[in-house]
Amino acid sequence: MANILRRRGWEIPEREATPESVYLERRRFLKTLGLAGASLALGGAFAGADRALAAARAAGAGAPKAAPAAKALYPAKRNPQFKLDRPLTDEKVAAAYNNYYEFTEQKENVIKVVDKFKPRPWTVEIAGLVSKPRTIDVDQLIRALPAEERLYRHRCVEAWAMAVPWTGIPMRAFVKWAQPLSSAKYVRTVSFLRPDEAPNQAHATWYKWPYYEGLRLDEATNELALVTFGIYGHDLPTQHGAPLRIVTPWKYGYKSAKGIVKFEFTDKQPATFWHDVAPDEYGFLSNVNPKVPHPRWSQATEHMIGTGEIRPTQAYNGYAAWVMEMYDEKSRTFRS
Ligand SMILES: Nc1nc2c(c(=O)[nH]1)N[C@H]1C(S)=C(S)[C@@H](COP(=O)(O)O)O[C@H]1N2
Ligand SMILES: [Mo]
Repeated sequence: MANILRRRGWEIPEREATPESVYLERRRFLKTLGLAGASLALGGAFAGADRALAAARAAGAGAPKAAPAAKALYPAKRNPQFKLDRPLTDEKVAAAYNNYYEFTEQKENVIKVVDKFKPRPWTVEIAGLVSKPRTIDVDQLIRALPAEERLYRHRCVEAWAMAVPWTGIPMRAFVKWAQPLSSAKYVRTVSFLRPDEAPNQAHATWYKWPYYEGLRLDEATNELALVTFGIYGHDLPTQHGAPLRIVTPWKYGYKSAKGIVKFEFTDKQPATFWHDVAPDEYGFLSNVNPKVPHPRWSQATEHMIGTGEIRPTQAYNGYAAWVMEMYDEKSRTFRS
């Protein structure tokens, strides 16, 4: 490890600065002019994404009918250390191409079968090895800790990718707030079980619902992990995991559990949904790794949804500087 230069995202030399920094600069500039969020005919590679985000914000596209109380949460202050190397995915594209097996296995159709789902009222249970197990209303939880906006890449194990602005609470702060005992080594998440509202939970009975996932506590308290309640500057719509999900951008998408009702702190590595479905194909760590192919396809490249652009997959999805110190050689080389 000694020879690994730990370089943070905000320390990249100027020549490596991405077009994203141009985007952020312009956003700041427009803000001073009072134009931020306006749909302007701007030139350049990022005009499309800019316009998409601005128009989406103006129209509330894809946004659930937010409870009036939710409004004060947006826009959350953007954390500038997380920069993108590609344009943001169009909001409408991201909202109409989802993995959410509780609803349907067809990504294009999730958006069409979410109508019955009621993301509120909603409670979240904090359980297991914590000093005080409790159940809390999701909106109380969201307001208990400072939130921020982060632009992250997302890489599905199926080799599609997107880049979106999430709003959430750094998971490190959430874990601290949850007060795990020193014996806790993992945090396990459990998602909802509502076959009346999520059709595939009623239909696909061969799966072990509800969806369950987990992280090591060092991963959960890494700077990148985000307890997420918003996207594109508004509450998550159901298909993106309302009202609360995890986002772990250095891991394949299935680690980013949606529709969470419970966080359970444990001292044993928790079983995980996809590993139990196909142990040879999906590990516990599931860090993005271009060198380790899925048994049925290569992970060397990925395609951006919406544009179809093909890009080389990056180790840890481009987040190695934040996370690689947590992993040993074996976990970097094998499907784990
Ligand atoms: N509860 C639950 N969470 C889930 C999934 C799921 O089927 N159920 N799919 C995962 C997968 S495979 C991916 S790629 C992402 C997709 O998130 P998105 O639809 O918001 O893009 O959600 C993850 N979280
Ligand atoms: Mo995925």
